[in-house]
Amino acid sequence: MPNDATLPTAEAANPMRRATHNPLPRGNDADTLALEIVEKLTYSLGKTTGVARMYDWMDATCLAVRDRIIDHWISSTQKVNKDQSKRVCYLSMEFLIGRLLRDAINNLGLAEPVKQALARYGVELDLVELLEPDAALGNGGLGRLAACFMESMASTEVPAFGYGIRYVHGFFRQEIADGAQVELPEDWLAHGNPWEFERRETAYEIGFGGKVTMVEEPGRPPRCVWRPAERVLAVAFDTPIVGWRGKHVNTLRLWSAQALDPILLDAFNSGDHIGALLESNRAEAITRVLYPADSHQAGQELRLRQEFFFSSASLQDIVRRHLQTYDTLANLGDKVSIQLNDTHPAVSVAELMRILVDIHGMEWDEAWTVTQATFSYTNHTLLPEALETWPIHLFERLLPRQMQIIYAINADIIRHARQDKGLSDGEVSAISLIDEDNGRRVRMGQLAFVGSHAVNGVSALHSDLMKETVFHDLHRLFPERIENKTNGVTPRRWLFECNPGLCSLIDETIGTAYRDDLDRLIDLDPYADDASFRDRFAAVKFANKQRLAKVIEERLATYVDPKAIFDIQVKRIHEYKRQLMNIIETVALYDQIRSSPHLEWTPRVKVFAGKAAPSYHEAKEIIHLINDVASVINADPAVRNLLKVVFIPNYNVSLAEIIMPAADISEQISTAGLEASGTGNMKFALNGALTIGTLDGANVEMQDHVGEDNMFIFGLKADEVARRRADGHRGQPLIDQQPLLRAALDSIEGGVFSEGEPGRYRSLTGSLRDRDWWMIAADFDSYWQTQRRLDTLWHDKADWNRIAVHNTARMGWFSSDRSIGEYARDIWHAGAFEKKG
Ligand code: 26W
Repeated sequence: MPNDATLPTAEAANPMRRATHNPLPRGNDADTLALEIVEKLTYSLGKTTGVARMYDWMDATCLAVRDRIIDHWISSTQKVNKDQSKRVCYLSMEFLIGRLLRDAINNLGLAEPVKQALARYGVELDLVELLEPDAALGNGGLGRLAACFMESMASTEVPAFGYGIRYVHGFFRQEIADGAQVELPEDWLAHGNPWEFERRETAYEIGFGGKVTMVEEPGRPPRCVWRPAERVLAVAFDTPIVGWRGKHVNTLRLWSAQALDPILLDAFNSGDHIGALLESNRAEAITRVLYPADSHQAGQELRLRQEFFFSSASLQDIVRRHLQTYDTLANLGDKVSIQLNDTHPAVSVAELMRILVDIHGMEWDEAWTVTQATFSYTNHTLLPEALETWPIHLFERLLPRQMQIIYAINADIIRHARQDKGLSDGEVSAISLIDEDNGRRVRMGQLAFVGSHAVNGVSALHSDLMKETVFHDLHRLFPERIENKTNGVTPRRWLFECNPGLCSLIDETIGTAYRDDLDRLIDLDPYADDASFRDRFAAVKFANKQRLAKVIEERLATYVDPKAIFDIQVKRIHEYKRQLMNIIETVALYDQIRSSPHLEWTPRVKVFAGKAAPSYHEAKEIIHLINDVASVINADPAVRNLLKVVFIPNYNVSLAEIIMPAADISEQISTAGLEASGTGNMKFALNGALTIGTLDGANVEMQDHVGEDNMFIFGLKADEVARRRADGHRGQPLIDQQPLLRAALDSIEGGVFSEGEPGRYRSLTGSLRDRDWWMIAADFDSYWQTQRRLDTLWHDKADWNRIAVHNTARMGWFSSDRSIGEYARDIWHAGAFEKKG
């Protein structure tokens, strides 16, 4: 087996080598960097400056920058080892990290010298950066949050490992053909990956299927032994994550699946060339593709295999490392905190119990105490269709021992509920780990909850709703367990790197203290009343809009005027996020402009971007409708550029970095109670956009921070939505009362945007007339009115810009450094909050 973890390291073989790392003396000036980049080009890539292609320059630049990260990486690791510091292990099925070069250069303070170094060879850093593929190992908010958290843990010096899956194909590439979404494979590894280190020696066997037997050995209590029918290897690939100012470097460890035997040689030699590779293909399939599912449970067997694969590999790694330093696992919870990013790694609760009890012979009760002390769990959605459950028969077949353990945990919980808390049968079935009503399924949310000492939601509203809805009964049983940790975003990527123009202005105005402590942005607040500052702030926004307009022109061959309002909604396409309401409002506005062309209309560009899950029919129809509406409006001379609609294909992290700084209006218009937090809302406001939104997710806390006058809130509140739904709300009566909405729906249904096929959108509009589950008919009027308030405000540039400045100045609290600080203090007791001794 390709595993030399058992062989002694050079250091162990020769104690003289136990030296602390002495980094080579390395200049960070342009001269030195130029020399090193060319050295990488020559000796690592085998190219001369004369024949190097842009990709070679990109690789060489990454490698030269990487050397500097490695120096910090080794010293960070050595310090954490020496201090025996507590480590956070962030288990996540997704890490949507995007490009890493700019992040690395910026966090190491190398932007200028690298730029100059490349310029000596006539190479532009900006162009080099564009060649790096986006690491799109995630779907949306949950994956991007994991990436922001990794960066913040490094920046705030919390020793951490991110654990996930090295998907060969990340999130699909989206193209639009005849208005409809087309999904194409993504191939981020096609040119290799300069950031990762394959650790062949760090490999673990992961089992599936098979049998559990009781083994009795003389002198030992009987124990269960799981003999899997199938085994695959998980191999580690490490990427260093460097924090702000290069202070600390953590590791993102992604697992790749390999067969134990890469080829069945006998089969091959007997002529079965395909069969010889079957086992290897089957193993590698586990980490081949990311499931393009967000807020919809992806219930296939391969998904459960992925979840167990990375959970088990990560736990084996954590336990092995712990035992290298300590001779016991009893103190695991004191030295390691494992954060479960949603329920995708929740099977870890059962797997850690198996490792502790079956392999290390720990008593059940002690193992349970250790398990709970080690785990904590974050919930990211309340949508019933997104809550993970697995059919018992599938679970049992794939993970027989883990299933037994889940039954045993369940028995303990139920006993506690009945005996100590006096719960009734109905209440007990609500907390059970097994859902008996829907063909017997394992509830991963309940498993994660009971196996953790802390459970959190991602905004104040969401955490409260968790207590009232999904975890209502478990919350009564364990009233201390649920807490709130409102999300945040890393200001390095979402302000410093994506908006250098704004940062230069802020530096000149209030100095650079905010770069180390985002709360200091508040020093900018008084400048909202300074007319000349506002003009400069607006000039930066205008330049960012020109940049986006250029991208739109290049990709869509559509001209948009940067002097118009840029009104932007970018995020996954989902009914609850209500892109449909936005496009219907656009149609209503179009009708109005056409029927009263001589009124003074405010020019607007409606920008949309986002991917729909391939199996989510309604979401794909919404994309199609947006594109259909765009073609009609953009081609109609009657609207005279007063209104433009664009759908930018293939939304990803890099596109977001261009879009966020260019927005005048940020659309955060989900049906209240359904968006757990949102993080796009924070990125937009930080970059000076005005938010139009509902009181949902973190919008509520944003309003607390930026002030009611600086946010444009409309619509039903979460409790009102719940009440209406319970009262059998219907759309049609409300539509009848709203002529604008009625006319807009009539024109969509009349085929104005789908010539020759008037029925194309009948099911979308029909559901609005019917039960209007997402409250579009209910919220339409207040949405429309609020948009018109923004139109009016646009004409008073002083007022608009004053509000925009207040938004940027007051968003400091939404730094993910603050979120991570709260996790470290309240849940992990790590980093600055570690309890030593
Ligand atoms: C199993 C399929 C699946 C995959 C992903 C179901 C659910 C998910 C995620 C929980 C969906 C998600 O990304 N949730 C988002 O998490 C963000 C970070 O906390 C929040 O800001 C968003 O509001 C929430 O929708």
